[in-house]
Amino acid sequence: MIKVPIAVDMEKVRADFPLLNREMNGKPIVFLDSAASSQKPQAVIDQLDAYYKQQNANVHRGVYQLSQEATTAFEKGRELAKSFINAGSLKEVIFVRGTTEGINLVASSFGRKFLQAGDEVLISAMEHHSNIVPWQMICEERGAKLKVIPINEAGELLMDEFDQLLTEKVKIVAVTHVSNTLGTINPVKEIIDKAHQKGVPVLIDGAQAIPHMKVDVQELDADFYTFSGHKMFGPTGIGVLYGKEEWLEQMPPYHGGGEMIETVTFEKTTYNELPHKFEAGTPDISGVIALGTAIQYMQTIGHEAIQEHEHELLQYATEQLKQIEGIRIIGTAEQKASVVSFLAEGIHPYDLGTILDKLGIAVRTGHHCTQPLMDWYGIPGTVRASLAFYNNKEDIDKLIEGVKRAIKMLG
Ligand code: C6P
Repeated sequence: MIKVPIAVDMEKVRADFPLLNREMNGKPIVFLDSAASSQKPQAVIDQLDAYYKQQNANVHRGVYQLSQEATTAFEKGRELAKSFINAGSLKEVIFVRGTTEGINLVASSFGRKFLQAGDEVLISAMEHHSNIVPWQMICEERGAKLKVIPINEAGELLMDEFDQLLTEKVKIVAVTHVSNTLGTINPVKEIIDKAHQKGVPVLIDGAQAIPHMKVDVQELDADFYTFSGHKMFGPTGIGVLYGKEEWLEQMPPYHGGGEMIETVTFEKTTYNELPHKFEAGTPDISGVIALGTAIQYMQTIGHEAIQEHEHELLQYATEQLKQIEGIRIIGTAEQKASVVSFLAEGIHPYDLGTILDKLGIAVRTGHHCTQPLMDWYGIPGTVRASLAFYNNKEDIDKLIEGVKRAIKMLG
C-alpha cells in the first residue's frame, strides 16, 4: 500500500465518489480518464439536487426571497472561487462554461481591442486545440501572426527559444500550465515574469493544473487564468476566467444580452460593471453553487495531500510501464503531474484502449485535442492514463496487467 504521510486516508476519500462503485463491462471500474473529466463526490451531487429542490430561482433579478437566496448562494460560489485561486477582487472572477469559453472570451475581446496587423500572439507546441484555434481565429481577423514556442523530446518548453520569440511584436502570450497529453508542468511563473519585463500580458490555461496543485494567481502574477469545473470534481458547464481588473476594464464585452448592461436604448447601450459585463444571460446557477462545493471538498482534503498521493502514483505507474517491453512513454519532463501517455510497439492506441475497456479500465486514446503535438512526435496518438486523488495503487496494478494482456493478444 502506498504511504500517505499526510493525515488523509485516500481509501476513505474514494468512498465519496459513488461512480467508482459501478462496473464497466462486468468488471469493477478502473477510472483513469480524470484529465478528460473527473468523477464527482456525493457532496457535489447532493448540492445540485438541493438547489433544484429548495432554491431554484433566477439570480440578480427578483425582489422575492427565493431569488435573493439563489443570488446569495450564487455569489458565495464566486467568493469561494476567488479565495481558491487568491484573486484580488470579486470583479476579477468571471463565470464561463469552461476553459474553452474562457480562452475564447480573452482571444476575442482582448484581440479586438489590442491586436493589429503585424502583431504576434505567442503560444506553445503543446497547447490543447482550445488554446490554439481561438487565437488562430482572432489572428486571421486582425491580420496578426501566431508564433509557437518549441519543445524538446521530453516535452519541455525550450525557454531559450521563448526568449528569442518574445519580441516587441508579441501582444499576448498564452500557454498551458500543465499539458493534458504529456503531463509537463510548465514554468509559468518564469514565463509571466519574462513577458512582464517586456510589458506583455500572459494567459494561463489552467484546465489540467487546478485539479492537482495550489494555484495563486496573484503570486503567479497571471493576467488571465482559466479552468473548468468538471475537471476539478465539479459539474460540467461551469468554469472560471480570472482576469486582472486593469485588463478586463479595458476589454469590450464578449456576449451581449441581459445582465451585462447598465442601460439600453435603441441608440446606445452602456455596460454593467465587472464581473457582470462579461456574464450575459442567465448563468449556470446550480453549476456555480456546486462548483463552490467542489472547492470546499478539495480544501478539506488539502493540496498537499493531493499532490503527495498523485505524485507517488504517477511515479509508480511510470516505473511499472517502463518495465514492459515495447512501451514508449511520451512526455518525460522532469516536472510532471498526473498524466502518463504511452505507446506499445506495433499496436494502435485505439486497439489497446479497446482491450483495456473490456477489462473495465477507462483510459483515453487518440490525439487528446493536441494534433500539432502528435505531428511533432510523428505519432497518431497515445494511450493516456490520467490520475486523480481517488485513484490507488490497485488501479495502476490493473492497468499494468491489462496492458500486458493486450500486448500478448495484439503484439
Ligand atoms: N482536455 C482532455 O481529455 P473544456 O473542454 O473547455 O472543459 O477544456 C478544454 C481544455 C483546455 N485546455 C486543456 C489543457 C485541456 O486539457 C482541456 C480539455 C480534455 O485532455 C478534453 S479534450
